[in-house]
Amino acid sequence: MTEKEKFAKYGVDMEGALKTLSEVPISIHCWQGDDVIGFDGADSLSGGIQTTGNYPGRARTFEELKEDIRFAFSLMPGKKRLNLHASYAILGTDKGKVDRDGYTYKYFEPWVEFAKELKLDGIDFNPTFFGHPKMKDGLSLSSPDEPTRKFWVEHGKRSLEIAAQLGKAFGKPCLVNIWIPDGFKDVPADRLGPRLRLKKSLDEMLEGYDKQWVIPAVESKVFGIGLESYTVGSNEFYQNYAASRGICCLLDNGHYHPLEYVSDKIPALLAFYDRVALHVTRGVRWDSDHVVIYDDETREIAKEIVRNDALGKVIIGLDYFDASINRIFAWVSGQRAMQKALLYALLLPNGQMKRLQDEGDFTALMDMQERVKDLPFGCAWEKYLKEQGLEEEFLPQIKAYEARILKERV
Ligand code: RNT
Ligand code: ZN
Repeated sequence: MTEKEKFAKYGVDMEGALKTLSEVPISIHCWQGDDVIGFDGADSLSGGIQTTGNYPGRARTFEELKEDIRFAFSLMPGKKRLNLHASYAILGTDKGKVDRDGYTYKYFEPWVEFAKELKLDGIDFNPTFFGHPKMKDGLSLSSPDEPTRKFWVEHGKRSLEIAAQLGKAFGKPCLVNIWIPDGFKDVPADRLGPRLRLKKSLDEMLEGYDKQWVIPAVESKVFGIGLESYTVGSNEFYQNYAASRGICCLLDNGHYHPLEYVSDKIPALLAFYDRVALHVTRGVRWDSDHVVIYDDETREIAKEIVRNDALGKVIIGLDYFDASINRIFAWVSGQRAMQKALLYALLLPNGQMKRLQDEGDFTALMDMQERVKDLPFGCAWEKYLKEQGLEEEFLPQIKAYEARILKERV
């Protein structure tokens, strides 16, 4: 029996699955290439997140980052979008003269040109509420200091304006994800005040944003490093905020208690929202940003997207950063793991299994769930890569690039 026939035996159309996969956009974060430093002045990362390791070859300039993205993206199958942070503005001679509350589209036009050259599906955007001297006591949108709070509201507004132009430039809406690190290391005296200020700031920021080209999303977190006791933008806060304001929730699967699963949260939100955004990552102990691998939870997330017919509703983005291994390898390997998980989900007899559940035949369901594990997913993946002009093995190319380009960056 051919692979195709093995899948067909379960009523699964292998060719159809490969085609569907090639059309699912994945938004790829620019920040894996330079340890989330950006170009607008920060020399280290702050805000409860951290990259560990000092693998040689970090991209230090726009040129270097573009070079790495070009190479990394050439090894990634499927449809790609580029996810930018505001801190990656190309300020040119305006550096030092304009701050984040004054950024405009022109500082991102070079990125648009680059994304078009790579034939990307579009650009997504993030205001950067960290790595900046105006974070007062580690707080941005929830700051009790009015000039500080206002500065960050203005930054948010500029970001939404930039995003509208980015959306227009590609003819596809731009996801704007709002994540702030605001929180406290130790027991706070007031847990409500900062949340009320955050709510007010978000309302001010979102006033009059371009509904056609911008999809605003809010990303919650359980805690950050050095911010262990309290996070202003918690899950309950943002879910209620998003629901009451008609915007989107972004679920980062590194941002919950280890026994809470984003794969289970996706269908819960799909019952109420038209769209759900994701940061696919891997949480390990305190770190929420290990490189995505082809593991159970990544597959489970993919299954929830596919079997709920939600490929057009769940906006898939990646969010991890590792400086302990070759950064380009990390980028590509994580993106491939997500694609592979989606393919796995597309190749399951989802309809049949749902039917068994609804019929209450849990014996047959377990039997099928166990048997499908042996379907020839690896062969389908190989075929997909071939159709994409790629091979399964890509480490030799990474090593060659490392020797030729990265080693020179000293
Ligand atoms: C941090 C959040 C956030 C960032 C990026 C850089 O915990 O996950 O999404 O990782 O915005
Ligand atoms: Zn995230």
